[in-house]
Amino acid sequence: RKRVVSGVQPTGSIHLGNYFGAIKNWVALQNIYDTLFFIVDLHAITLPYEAQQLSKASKSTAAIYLACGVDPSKASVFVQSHVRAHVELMWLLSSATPIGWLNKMIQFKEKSRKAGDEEVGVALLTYPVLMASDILLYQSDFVPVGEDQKQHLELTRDLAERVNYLYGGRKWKKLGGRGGAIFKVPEPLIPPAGARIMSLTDGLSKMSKSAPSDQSRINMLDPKDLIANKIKRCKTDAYPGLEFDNPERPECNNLLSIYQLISGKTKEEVVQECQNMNWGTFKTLLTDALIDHLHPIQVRYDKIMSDSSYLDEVLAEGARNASEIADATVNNVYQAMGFLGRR
Ligand code: AQP
Repeated sequence: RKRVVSGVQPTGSIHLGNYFGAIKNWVALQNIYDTLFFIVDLHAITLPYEAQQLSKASKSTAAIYLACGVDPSKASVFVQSHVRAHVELMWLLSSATPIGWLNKMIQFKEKSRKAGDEEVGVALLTYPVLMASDILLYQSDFVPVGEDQKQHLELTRDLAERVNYLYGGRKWKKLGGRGGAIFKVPEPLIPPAGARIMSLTDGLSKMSKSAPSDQSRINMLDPKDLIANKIKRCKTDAYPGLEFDNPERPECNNLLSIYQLISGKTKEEVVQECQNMNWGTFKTLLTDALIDHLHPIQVRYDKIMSDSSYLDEVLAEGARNASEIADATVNNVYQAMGFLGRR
């Protein structure tokens, strides 16, 4: 079976954007592909973070994966730092990464512009190499990527080809091949359209864990009252009726899209149902749909979190499966790069 890898950072509360943009899609992917879903804790330290919160956030994120329907009997679920090969391969890949490639990354330019050189850690520059390591370690065929990660996947593909070219040829030729087989070059898996969820307070920015205002997002673990309150106070507009795709009405498009995704209805059904509604009626409908959908996930989450040993076992088993594949790749890379083998 073809292989797919993906992960979410344990950097805050997992929200509807992470759910519709990533986790919910994994539940379908795990039935089709050989899947590995991890909690990317090594990425979570790229920007300043709270050390006391990290392990709790990793565990909670893992429990959310399972509560949303990721099934550990189908997918390997693990914490990135539990598989040491991620960091090892990153170093090996770093030596083959031209610094110019990293300087060109738009996310680095944007995030580093906001802070001075003394504030920006080296990891902000090099984290795309860790991401490449996350993907190439597992010889992944596909990687689900949103718009903002496309450039990083391109870098991963370029790096795979460069390492295959630099170090793959010799070993491969000896075996009678034509070169280039250390890493599989992964393809992007484009997520379903409309899966980009925007902020509740600004329809032009994406819903994000790091946005300072909690009002801007619906978190997967938000209680009913808070969901109702956030929807009540979210930004709307003064146009009559409700419609998708009007560039003048980004908030309206976003809220209808959320309703469409959460209710599982088609766009046409949502248009029929909502086009003549006023905001008050629609907000009640949306609030109820959100609560109906999130409540069972929250019940499952509480159950998973109440049995810590179950979750620990899932993560240990996931890390064992992942390490088996990852160690084989990294050992092969050491060999291809000419290191003295261990006995
Ligand atoms: N608003 C969104 N709409 C759709 N998908 C989204 N994702 C994130 N926000 C949205 C998807 O969630 C996955 C995990 O993302 P991540 O944790 O690696 O970091 P991120 O993309 O930077 O997510 P956040 O929530 O916005 O975190 P911060 O604020 O820390 O940067 C990815 O698949 C992403 O596409």
